[in-house]
Amino acid sequence: MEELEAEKHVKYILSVEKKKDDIESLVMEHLRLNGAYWGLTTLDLLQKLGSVDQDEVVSWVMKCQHDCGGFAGNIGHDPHILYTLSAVQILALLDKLDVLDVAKLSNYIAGLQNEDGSFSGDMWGEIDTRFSYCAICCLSLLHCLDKIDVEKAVNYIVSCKNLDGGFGCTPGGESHAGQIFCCVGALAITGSLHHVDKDLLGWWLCERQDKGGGLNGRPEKLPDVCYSWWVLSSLIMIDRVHWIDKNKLATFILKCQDKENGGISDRPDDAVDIFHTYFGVAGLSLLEYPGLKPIDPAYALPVDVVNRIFFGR
Ligand code: GRG
Repeated sequence: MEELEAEKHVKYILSVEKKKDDIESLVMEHLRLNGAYWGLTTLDLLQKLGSVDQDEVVSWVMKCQHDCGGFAGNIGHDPHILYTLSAVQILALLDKLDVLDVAKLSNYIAGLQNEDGSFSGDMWGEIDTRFSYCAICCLSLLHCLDKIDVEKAVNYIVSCKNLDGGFGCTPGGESHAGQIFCCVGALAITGSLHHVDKDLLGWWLCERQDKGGGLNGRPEKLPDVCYSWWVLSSLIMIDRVHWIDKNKLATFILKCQDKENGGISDRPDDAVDIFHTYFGVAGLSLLEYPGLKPIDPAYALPVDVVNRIFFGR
């Protein structure tokens, strides 16, 4: 099996952070907080979080917060629950959750819950189970799940379950591995995994592995390194990870590395980016690849960070 080019990936991540004018940075400008979460979490999994100026990161993250309590993807953009989760995860990673006004932030999130238990992403009202996950994950990390109607939130997620055992973005929406991660993750965090048909969903998820070892996000689609996270984390949460060939998946991820300049791409020989670099390394961490910190499959944060938050150690 090829080896993980850990040092080159660290260099690649630090170089993305410095480049602000190239096309990738411009396209990512409005979701920079997401990008920062991907990059910083990857550095931490590689045990190199110390190579960034953490005070500078915290100060920039806090400049992305609006008066309503929600965070934007960058300074001068609009707040959204997707970026609010990234902000909370980054602060959790850096052990800086204490800089937050928790009441203000949790009121913002609670205000996005709708009567049927679903969550809107922002003031414009789009509804998606991704936003249910973001709300539940954020509030759990801040120890204030009691700010929302958890029972209704769970019932809404269950209403998005399909006959194939998977979940979609709204009731009746096609099962997709990304949405499945969100729904299973939210159910795991709220202690509601009994709503999942584990054998049926496990079967659907393990069928995502193709002959080359990579995973796709739904039937008839191409494999992509990012599904190493969405599919694998879901399989772990429902105790069915032994249903796929883990060695073949690790080999597929390692083949997607740029062995010269670092970074990981969606498929072998494609251009690398920070999103796939995170999902590749996070996938390898779930596969217990040597030298990587373990990552929690529900919170998408290193296990030691989650333990610090919930058990103070
Ligand atoms: C903390 C890890 C973490 C996530 C936060 C935003 C979010 C919660 C989850 C997103 C889940 C999701 C829907 C992921 C899918 C992303 C993706 C690669 C979509 C591509 O969809 P298509 O249809 O691609 O373009 P396929 O592979 O189906 O052809």
